[in-house]
Amino acid sequence: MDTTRSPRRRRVLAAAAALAAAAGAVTVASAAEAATTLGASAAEHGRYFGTAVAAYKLSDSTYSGILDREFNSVTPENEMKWDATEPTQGSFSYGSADQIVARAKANGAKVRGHALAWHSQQPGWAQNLSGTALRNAMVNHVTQVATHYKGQIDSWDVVNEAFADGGSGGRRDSNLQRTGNDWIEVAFRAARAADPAAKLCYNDYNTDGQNAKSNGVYAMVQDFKARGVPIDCVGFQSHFNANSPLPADYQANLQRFADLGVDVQITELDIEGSGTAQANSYASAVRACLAVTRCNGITVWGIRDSDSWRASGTPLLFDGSGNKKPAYTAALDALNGGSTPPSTPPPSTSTPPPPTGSGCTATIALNQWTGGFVATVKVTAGASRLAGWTAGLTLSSGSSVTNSWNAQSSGSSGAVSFSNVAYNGSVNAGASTEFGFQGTGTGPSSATCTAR
Ligand code: G2I
Repeated sequence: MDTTRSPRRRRVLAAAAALAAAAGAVTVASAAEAATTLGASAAEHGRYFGTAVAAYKLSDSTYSGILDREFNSVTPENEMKWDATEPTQGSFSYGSADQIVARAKANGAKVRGHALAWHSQQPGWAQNLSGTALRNAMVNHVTQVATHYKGQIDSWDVVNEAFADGGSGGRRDSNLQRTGNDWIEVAFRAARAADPAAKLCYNDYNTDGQNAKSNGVYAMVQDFKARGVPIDCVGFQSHFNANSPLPADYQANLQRFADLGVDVQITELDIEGSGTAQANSYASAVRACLAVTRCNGITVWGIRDSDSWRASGTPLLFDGSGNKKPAYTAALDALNGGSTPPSTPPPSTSTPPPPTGSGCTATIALNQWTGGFVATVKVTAGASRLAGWTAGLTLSSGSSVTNSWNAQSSGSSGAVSFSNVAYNGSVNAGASTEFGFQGTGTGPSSATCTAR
């Protein structure tokens, strides 16, 4: 994929990466150097860009043409699930999944395995089991399937969707849950024993922002890390629509999981909608992953809108004919650090002098376009070192924050505040740190700053 890259280009990219790392910023490749496919661009950030694949569509040349061209990771959409791989107890069937894995291998793409243990899409025989018989069948299933694909899977969704929706923050009731609360860690241990090289993930939906459900998963991961249960990553499905939009704290939520010492992955991204609004959301999702060092990659849940499990919502990057949508261009531009939408705000030209007293000031560089904006806020310490800071501002009516980086936001419309995250709370006297946010409507021109 990168064989045509010249040594000069490598140096340019390395220099850009070093500069960006020094600035704590997202790596930005210049437009002239921009990669032209999702996978190639993600690879320049050390990440993958993948898609869910259905084996029966591989003979469709439009479908497989886009697949081979754009994506450097694949997830079998249904072919590795329990009902597909063990339709009769003890008798395994890998034909369709093997087909996907073979094609990925031929293209140098990674494979995300999905999913070893899940309450849904179980074969009928498993649905009829309970207690020890089900527990043993589950462990055998995990062991057999992970062994069959040993060494070929980048990341496994070992357990999928085990937490309840709503406010409980607890486990979902299921036949697997009724075998005992330890079923999840037992599944992870069996997977590690069978394929020690694969990253082992917990994967779920409605966990994309901080809420009761994601707090429940967070507590489980924290507990697993503390007790040495082998978990390496958390998957955030990221199925978004008008009722469940990309949360304003998406990046912050990915970051808090990463801070537990696991990788994070966007595993089933799709965003219902069309045009600029959809494009902006895709760009935000991409930028969130790029801004989190331990975000390994992004998988979209299908190629063309017509391939989607919710095709009527046109949630993907290619239309039914395989043409690139505005959402595609926005995702690629965001990967390339580029400008549609939105453009990277220019660095502010006049740096105000640091405030003379203790405390801090906040100044805003605003990149405004019709209907949306990106604000880059510089927080500057006064005569004393800051141990923490909060910037406050008021958005005009009808405007709201959709995404922020390098800060924890509170509120998304009206009076909004942004506080430091763990790594940028300490600011030396006279020194500055920056955070940013994106929104719809009109961006603010001024902000207050409070030292903590
Ligand atoms: O529901 C969206 C996804 C939520 N997270 C877990 C994913 O595994 C899940 O994927 C979807 C597939 O995209 C669908 O293709 O999972 C569905 C089942 O839970 C899949 O749908 C099933 C249909 O229900 C079956 O009738 C059909 O035989 O796809 C099967 C194969 O086409």
